Amino acid sequence: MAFDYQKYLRVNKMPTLWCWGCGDGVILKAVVRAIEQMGWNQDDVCVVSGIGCSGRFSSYLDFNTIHTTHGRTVAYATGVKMANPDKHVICVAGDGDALAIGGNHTIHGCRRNIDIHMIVINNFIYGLTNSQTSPTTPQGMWTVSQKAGNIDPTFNACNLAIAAGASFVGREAVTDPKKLEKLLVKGFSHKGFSFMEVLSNCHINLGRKNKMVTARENLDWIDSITMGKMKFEKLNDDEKLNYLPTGVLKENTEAREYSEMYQEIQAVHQGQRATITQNDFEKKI
Ligand SMILES: Cc1ncc(C[n+]2csc(CCOP(=O)(O)OP(=O)(O)O)c2C)c(N)n1
Repeated sequence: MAFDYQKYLRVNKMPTLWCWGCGDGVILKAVVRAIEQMGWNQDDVCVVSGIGCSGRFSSYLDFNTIHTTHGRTVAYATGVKMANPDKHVICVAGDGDALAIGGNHTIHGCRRNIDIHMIVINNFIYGLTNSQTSPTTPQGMWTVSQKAGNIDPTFNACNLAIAAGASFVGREAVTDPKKLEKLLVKGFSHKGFSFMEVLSNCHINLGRKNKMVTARENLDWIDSITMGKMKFEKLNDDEKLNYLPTGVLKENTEAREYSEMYQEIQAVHQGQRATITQNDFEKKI
């Protein structure tokens, strides 16, 4: 039987604002299929998205939704989770939203290991505002703010999340929607901060301005810079610089989750338990 996407989508908001050749629709559908697999009740899910093409997720998904300010998804999602620890909180942010203006919120969300599922849609550019350099734009690419070629060194988003303490980190690309769905299910099943980077194509504002004449060429380029984690691990250090590994890159099920620890603190203040020792809070990164 065909999958019933309409159950989870606000079809009255469609057609989407996304350009032809955009990967956001592939991700939207993968998110919906993953949520269906989780068996979550729609009322128990909150989707928080920021400003950008990626920010439209909260418009199109039919859950509790917050369309918040640019770069503040993790801050809002943290508030939602702290007040509703039993709910499933998903953040969707672009590479600019999550790693530039919102970079601090992202790293501190990772550090706290709060149970938020963060999907970073990395299309390597500021999409909505027409092609400014983002922290993930490859060096040498044309952007409207660096027309002679981007000289800024590039963030590896997953390495950043691992270093900042996220307990689940993974990456997939829109070129393989089934693998993407699998990664999302794993991340959604994880208790703690799950950071999932999805490499996506922005044909209109990145690809065609960088000599990738068709959307397909943009997808082929993504394919050419990604490699499954197992194969990637066999490369030497120099070769590794040319690829982004895909799959689950970190999974630590022992790290303590923040909203749960907060409930223990509340119990102390309410006189229901003695003070907490360092041992209670020990976080195995
Ligand atoms: C405080 C603030 N600064 C700047 C902007 C303008 N702005 C809107 S979206 C955006 C960047 C979008 O790029 P990204 O976050 O990568 O998302 P994408 O559109 O590519 O999905 C910017 C700079 C804004 N809305 N608010």
